[in-house]
Amino acid sequence: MGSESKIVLVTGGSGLVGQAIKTVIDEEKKSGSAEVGNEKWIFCGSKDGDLRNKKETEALFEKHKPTHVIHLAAMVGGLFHNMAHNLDFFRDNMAINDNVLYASYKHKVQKVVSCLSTCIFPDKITYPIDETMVHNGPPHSSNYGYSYAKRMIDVLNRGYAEQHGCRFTSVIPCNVFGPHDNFSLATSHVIPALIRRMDDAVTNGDKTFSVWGTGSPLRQFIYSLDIAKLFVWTLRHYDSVEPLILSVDEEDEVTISKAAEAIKKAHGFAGEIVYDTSKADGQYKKTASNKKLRSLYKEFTFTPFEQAIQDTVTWFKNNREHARL
Ligand code: NAP
Ligand code: GFB
Repeated sequence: MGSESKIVLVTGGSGLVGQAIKTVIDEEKKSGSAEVGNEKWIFCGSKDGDLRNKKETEALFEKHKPTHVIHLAAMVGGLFHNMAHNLDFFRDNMAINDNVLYASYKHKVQKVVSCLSTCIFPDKITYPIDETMVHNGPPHSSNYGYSYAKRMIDVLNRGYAEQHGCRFTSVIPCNVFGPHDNFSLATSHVIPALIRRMDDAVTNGDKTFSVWGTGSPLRQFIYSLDIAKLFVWTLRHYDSVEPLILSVDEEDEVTISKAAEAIKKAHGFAGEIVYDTSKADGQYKKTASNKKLRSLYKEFTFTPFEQAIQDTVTWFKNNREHARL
């Protein structure tokens, strides 16, 4: 190791959130921030090792000898991908999570921050949702595989803390979008799907654009660069095993329709938005409270939704040929 006292391994580092963290860290390095000068950051994707495989996971940790881990690697997808592959989401993510946390324990990693999601909370719940509710009932039927696998991260964190004194914790982001997102139609989340499909509609000169479902479900959307800053802050300053919700405010929740209108405006699409109600709506809402985060990190400000959408549409138009389509 060079002069740095921390080696931070980011699993899932080639994805939406991982690349946003890389952008934030690169900016900190450029500005000469003291903290980052003490840290070596390594961003890994599946080409560096398939984390479903215990031996490949061990080899990755042996190679990099991390002192800290941000664990993002996962099988990730939108509503329709989850509905069609609940078993795969469960098995792949159970394997990845068990391998990464076991390797972190064996390699005496000082701290691990793993990633849950607000979509894993119980479907029948009171609002706003908070961190104490993770296991209070079954998740929504559309993504039970992903949800139960994610909940086991919290179970593993508590087990490693009790049995081995490990400092393993987790954060719970709301829906994330931004540059380097997954824009493929088969697997993507709603925002990148609408951005990509509307780019096609503009190119084709379409007069109408179809949003799937009724457009009435509610979502809290966080810009990837904002969640990235919060991840870096959590790694450096949050030391409880209890999960921490990383979400925009409850009042920033928007309907799918509002998100589609913002994307229409950013694309300058002149056609009419129509709704394909033959497609599922999924969970109606999963409104989460960011009160605990606000109490710990008072000065944080979120990027306004419309600006974040505009930035992402601009990024997509400028990088379509390199994007995950
Ligand atoms: P993403 O863009 O799909 O990236 C997933 C990352 O995981 C990629 O770097 C991918 O590597 C890696 N990965 C997948 N399978 C792997 C395997 N078997 N072995 C090694 N690496 C593997 O996803 P994301 O949106 O950045 O998600 C990052 C984390 O945030 C995930 O834990 C996700 O559950 C969580 N999260 C996401 C959202 C959201 O709305 N996007 C919301 C809440 C929580 P390659 O691409 O190189 O294969
Ligand atoms: O992001 P999304 O796919 O997943 O959003 P969730 C689905 C909502 O957007 C549904 C509507 O109401 C869809 O009907 N929608 C409209 C579309 N047009 C489209 C489109 O072209 N593509 C997609 N995908 N949706 C996921 C969980 O739930 O949240 C995952 O299933 C993950 O496990 C993710 O945690 C964060 O927000 O419904």
